[in-house]
Amino acid sequence: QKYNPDEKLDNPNSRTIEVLRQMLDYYTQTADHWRSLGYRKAIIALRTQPTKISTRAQARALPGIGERLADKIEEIVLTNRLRRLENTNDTPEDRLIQEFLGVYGAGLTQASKWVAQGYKSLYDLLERAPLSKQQRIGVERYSDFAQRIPRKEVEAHGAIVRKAVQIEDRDMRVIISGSYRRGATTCGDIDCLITKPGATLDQIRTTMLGLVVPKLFRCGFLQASLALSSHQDGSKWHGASTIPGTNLWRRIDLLFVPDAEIGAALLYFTGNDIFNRSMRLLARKKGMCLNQKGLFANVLRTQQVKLNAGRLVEGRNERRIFAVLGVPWRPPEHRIC
Ligand code: DCP
Ligand code: MG
Ligand code: MN
Repeated sequence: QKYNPDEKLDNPNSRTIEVLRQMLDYYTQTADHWRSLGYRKAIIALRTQPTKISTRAQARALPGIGERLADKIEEIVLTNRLRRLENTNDTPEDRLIQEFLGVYGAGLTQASKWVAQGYKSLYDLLERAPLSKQQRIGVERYSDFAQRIPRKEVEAHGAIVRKAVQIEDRDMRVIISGSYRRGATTCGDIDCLITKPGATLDQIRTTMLGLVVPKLFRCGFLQASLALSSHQDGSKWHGASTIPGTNLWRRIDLLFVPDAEIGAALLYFTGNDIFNRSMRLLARKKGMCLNQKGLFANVLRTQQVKLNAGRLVEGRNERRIFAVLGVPWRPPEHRIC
């Protein structure tokens, strides 16, 4: 199970939140959106409590927490664990799906398909399954990608990218985001946001994909290209990188951001994902829309469906997005659930 290493330690409910987060991870992986939402709400409610919530009655009094979750919270506090968690992946099939879900790019559909097709192990996949080039890398580098990256090494990868970027264009900036920006001591991958004052997405993408990425391949830093997101006009590149002289492949994400969107992109790419969801939900409640391009007002919706994009209120300034939403500024280290 995935655990969250940057969970705040001074929260009186941090252990309960940690267990609930593991359940959330599980239900997110199995695409159980309804249950995921319940766990998200519970985590959000718990993390703002100044005191420890120990009984089901206390839990029941919190917004968004129903009977069943209240029972679970009491159980976690009493036993320091959740029985359900130990039962979630107890059949060999479940365990295999969990293992296959760790292959880069494989979602629940793919993982279940492999199990249904009779593949019994990662080795089995490698030997017998028809894999795409990216899936093959995901299997071959399974244990590399499963390892957490020490903060210092994240910095080293970022520095190599920055140097290569600035040789092409001195005005371009590289900001390491994701869990690194939140201050985590180890990270799951390296998230680099790449921008330039006054530049458009097209200009940044052209420099990156045309010059910088090929150069980083030639010098032996980049090892593989895994995905170029098709949505948002291909602004995200996924790959793998290695510090020269070492053998471990690390997952690296490059996000190309036009100057006008840098505030919203920083907010998005700093996360964490649950914090992002709660900010977006809040924007919706105020009739606005928050995404990685900006905060938009006058968004018309019927039955949850967005009818227009709305008017851009703020995209450039991260702090102003908080201010417009009426949320006190939260430094990245505090943006965890
Ligand atoms: N993000 C999001 N929703 C997702 C995936 C990502 O909002 N479904 C945002 C928030 C994340 C950021 O993108 O913080 C980077 O995504 P990562 O998957 O790299 O997650 P983190 O960097 O937060 O954690 P890790 O240390 O596991 O990489
Ligand atoms: Mg990350
Ligand atoms: Mn990432």
